[in-house]
Amino acid sequence: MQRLRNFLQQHCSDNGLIEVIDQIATISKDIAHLIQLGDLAGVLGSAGQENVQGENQKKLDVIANDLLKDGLAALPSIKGLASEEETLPVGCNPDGRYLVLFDPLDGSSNIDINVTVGTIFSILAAPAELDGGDERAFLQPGKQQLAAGYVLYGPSTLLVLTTGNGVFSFTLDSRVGEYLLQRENIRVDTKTAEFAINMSNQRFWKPAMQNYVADLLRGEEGPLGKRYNMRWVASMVAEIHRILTRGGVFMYPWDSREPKKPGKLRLMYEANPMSLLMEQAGGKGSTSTESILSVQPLGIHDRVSVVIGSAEEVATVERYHEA
Ligand code: AHM
Ligand code: MG
Repeated sequence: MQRLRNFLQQHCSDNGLIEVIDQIATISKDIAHLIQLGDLAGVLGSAGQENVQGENQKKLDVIANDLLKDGLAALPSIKGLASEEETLPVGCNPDGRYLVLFDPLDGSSNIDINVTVGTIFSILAAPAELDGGDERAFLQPGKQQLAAGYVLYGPSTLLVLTTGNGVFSFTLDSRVGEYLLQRENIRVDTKTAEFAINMSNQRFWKPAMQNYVADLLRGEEGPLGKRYNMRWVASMVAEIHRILTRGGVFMYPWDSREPKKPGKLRLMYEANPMSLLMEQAGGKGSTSTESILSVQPLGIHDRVSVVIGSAEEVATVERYHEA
């Protein structure tokens, strides 16, 4: 089976980008190792502080963030970094060509119960005229991503990646410490009968989303004409991976508990990289009214309403929101 580095050398002509992806993969092996050790490494539980999002940080949120920040800042090709766990962007090498944005440990509410978590990353070209610590350098719509991917820390550790030319997945062989190519040119079924949403928020959604989900629940007796199944892991990485494997639609819509925020999930660390992966696999990423990849960010920590998955189902959600 092909090693990640060899694969990248064959599939990507940008050596700098290869180096950045390879470094993320290397750091993720350390994160995977700590997650596997869990309590034995003393890494579970709360860090006793909040991040810029006002969320309680887990010890592993902080550890994974520091590993990524230090490991990536050491690369001469990186000009700046932005993280879900950092208030401000981090300027690195002024001559660097890339910006990396990441959610170091997505789904971290699952870490203490030994359920799947992940690292999500997005790579942009660094504008020559702006400093790597300048937020404006990062404010590029998702369609400008050079590469995006995630590492899923589950029963196996997987790296799923796009450099804009299809989606590929790699499994970490811990016996040799290498990611090995597992699936090539992943495609997502255009239709689905499986959805993922946190149903406990139902009464806070917009009427269009409430109507759509009510029709999903009506199954073959409703206007959608088929029986749906539901899953909710509360780890976006796990949900998106399931959809890349067997189709489906994942939603985290706007809700009225925080009316001024467009949604819970972050545009630049979560929605953009997952939308690029999904679109590269033949699926769609939508806010429910427009393509996520076209949204112009106004700040690095912007949030967005998310509907990602099988193309026809995402189009159906958009139709419910047209009226
Ligand atoms: P996090 O980045 O702080 O872990 O939050 C993002 C996670 C997603 O992985 C998941 O889809 C969602 O939050 C779950 O939210 P909820 O707890 O409301 O179900
Ligand atoms: Mg997250």
